[in-house]
Amino acid sequence: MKKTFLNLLKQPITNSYLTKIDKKTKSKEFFYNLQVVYDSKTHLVSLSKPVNPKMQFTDKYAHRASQSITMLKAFKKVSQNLKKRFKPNKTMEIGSNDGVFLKNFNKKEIIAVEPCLNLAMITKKMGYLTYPNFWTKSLAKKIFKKYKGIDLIYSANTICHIPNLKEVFDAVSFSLNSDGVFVFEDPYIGSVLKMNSYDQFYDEHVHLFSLLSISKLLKKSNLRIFDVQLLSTHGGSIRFYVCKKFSKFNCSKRVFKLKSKEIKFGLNKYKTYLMFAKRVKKSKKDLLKLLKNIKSKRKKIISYGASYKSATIYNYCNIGTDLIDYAIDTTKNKQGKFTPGKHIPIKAPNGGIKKNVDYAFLGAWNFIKEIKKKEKNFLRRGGKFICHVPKVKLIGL
Ligand code: DWN
Repeated sequence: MKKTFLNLLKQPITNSYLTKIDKKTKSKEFFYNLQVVYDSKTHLVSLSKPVNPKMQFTDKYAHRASQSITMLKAFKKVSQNLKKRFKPNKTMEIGSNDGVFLKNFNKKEIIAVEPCLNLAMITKKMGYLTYPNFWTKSLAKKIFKKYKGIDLIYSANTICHIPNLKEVFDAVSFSLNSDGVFVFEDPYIGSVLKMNSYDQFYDEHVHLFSLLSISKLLKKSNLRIFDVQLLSTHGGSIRFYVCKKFSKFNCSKRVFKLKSKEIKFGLNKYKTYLMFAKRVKKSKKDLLKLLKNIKSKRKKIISYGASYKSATIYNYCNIGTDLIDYAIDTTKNKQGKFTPGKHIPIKAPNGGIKKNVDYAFLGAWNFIKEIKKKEKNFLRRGGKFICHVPKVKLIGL
């Protein structure tokens, strides 16, 4: 049974950065109600009504995974580890974005699946065979005809974007060799509850996974988890190592340990999620109080990173240009545009935070270490970051 625990109000599609904000463009902007549910049967946390993926993963997809040094390093490390541990001959990536993972592989060893046409074009130009499609059973059949079974399927920050998980897992099960491995990682619901990072809920994050929920769902597709890892990336992610039901892999102790930890933490109880929802309401109140207080002193606040996540905060808390002057972002195709819903202008950082800025809200709080290193001068002159996780606070030198 699915029960709603969180209402994040009217939200736009996070990838819909506006090129202008005249009356016509504003009237065409699409909004939906962002409500989050807990399924007591599967323990899965999902959006109550996912948006149509064709409206999200278009040929104008803005996010580029290669924008942060942290992620470049993380993808290099995981590709090296996977090659060493599983020695795959044939690898496939689902959701290859701008090739941040692919580029660690020889062009003949890996194929890619990426539904956003503009991104698929990037990796095609790099020389990687890329299917510009959504991951479905019919695509899996098409690929199987040509390549037969796959040894390793990898996916980062993609599986949680797909509404129909049964179809995803069935297609994986169909494509894998008998001892093939499916490794995927996505933001972890345990970290979201701990960090109060409610901004991990937006149209693209249709589900937030736990070990408890994914173990249950995989069974229906004759798959099982044999290893698991908690990661620090994106403010707390979970990496699952999955194989076919009768494959050679023994289940690692880490799986049993994390399962009992999740039960102790209450990830299988509706009450846990209701308590989280209360903390979210308080976070909104605290953030608005802090921003309004700073603004009353005539100080300048900007946003650091026009992330998809930050759209949830701005729209839920009703934060617009009255509080935040503009956002800076290194992603070229976001620059010169406006954030979805609240229409905050996005600028290029051009060498970092400007001297007349007093505070920078961390829209990309998940890269705080990298950002603090880059913005030493801002901190040295007394500038402060505003962060909403785990509690609303100021961060200085
Ligand atoms: O799953 C998803 C994640 C992985 O990426 C997608 N659904 C969409 C996207 O979400 P996001 O925008 O919340 O992700 P990031 O990677 O946390 O976004 C950070 C933003 O900040 C990027 O636009 C790049 C920007 N940035 C910057 O301007 N300066 C980042 C760093 C590290 C910087 O120094």
